[in-house]
Amino acid sequence: MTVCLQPDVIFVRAEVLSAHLSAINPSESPTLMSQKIYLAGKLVSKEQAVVSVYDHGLLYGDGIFEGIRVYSKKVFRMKDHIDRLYESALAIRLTIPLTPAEMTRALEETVAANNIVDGYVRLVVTRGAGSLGLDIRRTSNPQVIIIADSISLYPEELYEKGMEIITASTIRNHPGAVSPRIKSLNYLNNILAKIEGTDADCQEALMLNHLGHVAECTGDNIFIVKNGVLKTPPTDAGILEGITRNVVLELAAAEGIPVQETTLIRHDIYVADECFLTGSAAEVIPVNKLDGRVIGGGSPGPITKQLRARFQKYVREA
Ligand code: PXG
Repeated sequence: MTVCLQPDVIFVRAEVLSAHLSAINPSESPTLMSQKIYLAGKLVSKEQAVVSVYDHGLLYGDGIFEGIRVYSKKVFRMKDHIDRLYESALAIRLTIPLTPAEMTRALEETVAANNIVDGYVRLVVTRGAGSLGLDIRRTSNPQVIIIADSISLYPEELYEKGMEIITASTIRNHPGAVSPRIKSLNYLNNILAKIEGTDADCQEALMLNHLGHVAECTGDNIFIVKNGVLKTPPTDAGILEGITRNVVLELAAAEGIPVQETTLIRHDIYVADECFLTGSAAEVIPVNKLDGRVIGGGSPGPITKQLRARFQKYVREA
């Protein structure tokens, strides 16, 4: 984290936010010189993209975000992401200083300014700078930050062979606390679960809800196939209503695959014929093992392959 001390103001660079993406694959990041970040209504260089260290987004994780794919220069499911962002804002009583139409334009401009053909956009809205206290009435200037970058989350091999996951002991946010439907800047819960996964040499970890039912993974929704039926937990299982999840549900219905949004327990996954995860970053990725139990035949099943292929085709056409 780069912190610059100036006579009367302290800034922290928005680079902190983009570092996450660069860490995913530094070699694919646009060069420092050319990257333009949208901040406070302007496209500025990465070096100029600074926000106050008094911003409650930094101090308390008080803000919201979206992670969005760009395919063939087009922002994928733009309206769905914008709608979810404004719903998250409503839920945390954050007034975004742009209308949805202005936000849409800002996203498009940032993608174009960075010459992104296929990439990833991180859209962040913070509560803005305030006092060293929780009171939102003492904050001002919510910050809108848009970072357009590239992304490559998992090695291709995992898409071909399937990925192994474990169940984390850290549960998904209790719905009586921060709703899992809110895509908030406070991801510590999921980060703790992700650490459990990486400690076990797994790239993802399954999170249960407070009832012990399957919720989702740390950054992906989960699906299984059992006897030809595609199943995924309903939103009331305490999950983020993933945009990729919804696209996959639509594509499955269009392919004539029976679909059920239904309560699942770990046992359902152990004995499933197929399992896969969905997310803007991961897209559709097969899972071949959970907690050391081999799922189905141990390699991506036919419905997973069909939906992955259908998804890849769809994102190019949409
Ligand atoms: N569940 C959770 C908890 C998520 O954070 C998804 C599901 C998938 O939703 P979409 O709308 O993308 O289909 C997400 C979103 C990462 C990363 O680095 C992933 C997300 C968010 C932030 C970072 O893998 N996934």
